[in-house]
Amino acid sequence: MRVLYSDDVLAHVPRSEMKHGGMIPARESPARAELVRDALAAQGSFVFEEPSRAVPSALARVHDSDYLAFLEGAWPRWEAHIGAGNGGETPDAFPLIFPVRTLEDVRPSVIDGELSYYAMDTGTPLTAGAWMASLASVTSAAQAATCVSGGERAAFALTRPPGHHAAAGKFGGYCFLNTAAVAGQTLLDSGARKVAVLDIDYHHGNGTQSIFYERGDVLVVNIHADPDYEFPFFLGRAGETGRGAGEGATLNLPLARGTDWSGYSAALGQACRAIAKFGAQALVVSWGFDTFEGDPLSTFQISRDDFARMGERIAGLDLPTVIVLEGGYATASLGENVLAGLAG
Ligand code: Q9C
Ligand code: ZN
Repeated sequence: MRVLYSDDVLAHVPRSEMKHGGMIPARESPARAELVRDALAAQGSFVFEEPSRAVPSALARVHDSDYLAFLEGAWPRWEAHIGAGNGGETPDAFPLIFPVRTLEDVRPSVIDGELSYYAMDTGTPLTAGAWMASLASVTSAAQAATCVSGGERAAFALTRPPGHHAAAGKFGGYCFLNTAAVAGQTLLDSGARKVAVLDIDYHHGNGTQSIFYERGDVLVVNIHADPDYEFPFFLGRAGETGRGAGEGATLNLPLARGTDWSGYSAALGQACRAIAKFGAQALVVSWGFDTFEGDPLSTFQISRDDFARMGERIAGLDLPTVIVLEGGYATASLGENVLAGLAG
């Protein structure tokens, strides 16, 4: 299997994130990608390819142009804003306020206001390398899609930061650019009439769902922790089924706290049947390994062997498949878990 990977994904180095009112070391780290890279390289049968630096054309079809311009320029503007009279290192950028429903929907032009306008949460440090790493990730995702459109059975985009919480114009949940959506759009632009996205991260992929919510050419299926008890709280319920031309092209399978393979396997069966029935010509898998029994963010009880079973079930769909890496924060186990999943 081909692996699209660039060292540029290591450029995003968040320092800390909030937990229970205090700060802890950021869970979404460059070490995640390094350990996956090293585990796959040691196995020997994966073919590594570095993506070219050409910005994928699908990026502008997935994200708003004002959001892309903001992300590209955010760090230098934050540094200029914060750095005056500050001799030390520039701290990571976070929003100060959210444009909630009781406020006016305006777009500020100072960096603090813009961070607040474009952020979805307080949990996603924007760093000096966030744009570079995110751009390398969507470039890898698009090129994995190009490989698969060209006849390869499957390709893996070794991406970070993850992408599935990023909406057309919002960052959050550790995500800035939506890799799965860019892969899906690239498959469509390369000739597929219908594409399915299967999101098997522990968290609901709110960004991917919202990007394709009104489109009938992309089926988005999520298996995830019920938003009644888990992030992102405001999307991912079973009653969300799509809108307009997209009615019926969204499927949410929220699961209870503590779900193990028996419960997960039933949902995966339902997801696979929906994908087959939709008639997708290609598949994007948003694969988060934070369903793992040892993951610090997860309540699910999925084992390494279960990841191999998931891989087998997905391969059984017999579709050209792009796999992008989403979450997974049991960092020491991540390389072996990804290897097990891809082997399946
Ligand atoms: N202190 C992905 O897995 N924040 N994103 C949790 C816990 C939300 C995870 C904060 C986690 C988002 C791609
Ligand atoms: Zn997740």
